[in-house]
Amino acid sequence: MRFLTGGESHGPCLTAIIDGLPAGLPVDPDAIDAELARRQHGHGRGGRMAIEADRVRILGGVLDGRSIGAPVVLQIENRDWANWEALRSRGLPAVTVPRPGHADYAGLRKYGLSDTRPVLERASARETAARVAVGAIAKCLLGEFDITLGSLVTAIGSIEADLPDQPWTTLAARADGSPVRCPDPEAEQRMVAEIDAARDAGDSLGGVFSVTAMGVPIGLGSHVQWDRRLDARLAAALVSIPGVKGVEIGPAWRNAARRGTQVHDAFRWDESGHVFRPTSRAGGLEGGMSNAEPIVLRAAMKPIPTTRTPQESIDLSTHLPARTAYQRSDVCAVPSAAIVGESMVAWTLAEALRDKLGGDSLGEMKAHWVSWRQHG
Ligand code: EPS
Repeated sequence: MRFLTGGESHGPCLTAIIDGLPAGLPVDPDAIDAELARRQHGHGRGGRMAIEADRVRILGGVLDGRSIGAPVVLQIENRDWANWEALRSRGLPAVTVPRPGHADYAGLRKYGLSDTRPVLERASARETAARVAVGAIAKCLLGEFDITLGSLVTAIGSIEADLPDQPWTTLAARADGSPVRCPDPEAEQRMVAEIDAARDAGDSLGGVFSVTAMGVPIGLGSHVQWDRRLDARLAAALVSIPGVKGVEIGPAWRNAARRGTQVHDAFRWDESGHVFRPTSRAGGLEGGMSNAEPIVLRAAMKPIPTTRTPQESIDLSTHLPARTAYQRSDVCAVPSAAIVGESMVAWTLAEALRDKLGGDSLGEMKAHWVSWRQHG
């Protein structure tokens, strides 16, 4: 299974094509739109979110509400396109001052350009709307096998959450009702204030979000080859999100500071003869495979490079020192990135499940699932 996205931030639309989705999967556009709406929320987003109200159009691969095994073609309109068409018709000036931390400079040099606009149009995190639509379909597939996902924000800037000792599903549900996706009410207030302070200062903020997957069966991924390791695939999926610069599997940094006997999760038999793990410090991944425990991942996002306060740069057209310009941006997009993180993790797990079960239809996947659970 694979997917590609296309489209620019201020072009007519974003698109995605999913290839390899099994036939017979119920695909509900309302469920996709609900995920798109989750990505649009969050304290700290900029003016663009007031313009867009993302909705998916399914243009192929789904008939009468079910996938048919053909490529699934998705489209999300950019409402802002009409405004930009008007601006473009009057002639947009070239942007020749690259923003530090952005794709602007490397993209311009790589593609032999004299204007950063073509780079920033595609590098924009607007593209992640298409990934969330894809992730929503991956979640539909995972849901057929009782695999569910949730996300929450654990830090914004220097404000860290102190997570209540509650089940992950409760925390993730509470995060859904928080303007910063944080289930610690005290930290939530301080995060909102921190975002407001950064906005007032013309600055931006990064942070840390966490994604958990529940119900993942043992044995997705493999230890036998580097690119089949599920931990590696999940880390790559998260780092592919714009602004994400670090990934942690379970409490990896804390584990690194401890001795082995304090870290590794013991095996025990329960009363009915099943194996269980009294602790879950491996983050649900051992030897590049899922180990039947919840998969717990964290990702660190850098502050957004576009800031109202100018940053030191250069003008590539005059060869003089220059300060960055500002039109519009988010102050903090960590709550939205958490939803994109859920989507990328969902996609990666759906891919790994397809690798494990094979089949061309959902019925075939389910038959393989039943026989694997009986004999595996
Ligand atoms: C983004 C810049 C802003 C963000 C955008 C990501 O867009 P604009 O320049 O149009 O105001 O709002 O995010 C989205 C549009 C989105 O849908 O997430 C950037 O430079 O990455």
